[in-house]
Amino acid sequence: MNHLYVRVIEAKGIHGADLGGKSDPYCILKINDEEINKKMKKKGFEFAGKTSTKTKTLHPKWSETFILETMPGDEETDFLRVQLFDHDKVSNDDSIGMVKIPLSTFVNGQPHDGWYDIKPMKKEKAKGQIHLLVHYCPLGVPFVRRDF
Ligand SMILES: [Ca+2]
Repeated sequence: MNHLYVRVIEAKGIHGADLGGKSDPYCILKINDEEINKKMKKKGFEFAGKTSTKTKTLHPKWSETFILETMPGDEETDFLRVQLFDHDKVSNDDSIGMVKIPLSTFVNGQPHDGWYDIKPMKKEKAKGQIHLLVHYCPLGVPFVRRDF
């Protein structure tokens, strides 16, 4: 299988979902959608990651790294999805947007360091940008950046 290294660095200008105008943001990382994840999980692939939750901020800094697994040959159709949520103690967490990036963006073997616009997944309020460092490592290509 191939590896997608994703460092979730930070976000800025995100939607404030709580009274007082702030959020308690965390991110869920996935390859593709829920259904495909479930199917692939049965085959032993790891498809999802979750960052820690930062409290009362619109500019969370995570610097957390995840290694997601993808099927060789699926780079043309698969995508990386990073969804942001506002954690709530007394109710369900609210989605505050997502980024969805085709894996074909990353297949040149170089680390990609960039800011991505946060878009609504359905009709929720979403704004701001998220800073990701992504390195796609096809089978047989060693990962050499130890500082990643
Ligand atoms: Ca909250």
